[in-house]
Amino acid sequence: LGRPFRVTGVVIEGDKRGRELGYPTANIPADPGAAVPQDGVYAGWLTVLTPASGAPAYPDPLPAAISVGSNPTFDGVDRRVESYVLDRDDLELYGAKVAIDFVARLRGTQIRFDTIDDLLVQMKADVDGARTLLARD
Ligand code: FMN
Repeated sequence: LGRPFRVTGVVIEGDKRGRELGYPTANIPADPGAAVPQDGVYAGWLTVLTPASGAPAYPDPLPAAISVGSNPTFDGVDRRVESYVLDRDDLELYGAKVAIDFVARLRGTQIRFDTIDDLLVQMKADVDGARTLLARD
């Protein structure tokens, strides 16, 4: 393409677990028939194309760690694209139309972890990886 691969969609409510875990995520469903990168974890940028009504505008692309998959640790079924915007738990994104630009793959699969602590250790490593990668982007 010569530029990052982009997926767009409207942010829906997830299982509201992310905030408790310390990593709130903006979820967009993977439409059947749409091209979405394979399951895994990626570094990339989230851009708010149209804010939800009443929500602030976020004009700049925001650095993110992006998970694609069904969250096997929690026996999830639906495949989604979930973005954790680095160091931002103040964002109001439900109902916003967003674009996700995939820059690099950090790992090629989602893992079914035995404990939530194990998931959190891996998520921290992913976030650190995304931060390093995007800082030199
Ligand atoms: N879920 C998994 O089951 N396995 C994973 O390997 C995994 N890796 C993730 C990596 C990152 C960087 C992020 C942001 C999420 C990852 N997840 C993974 C998804 C989390 O399980 C999910 O974000 C959390 O359960 C919150 O879901 P919710 O937004 O529906 O509340």
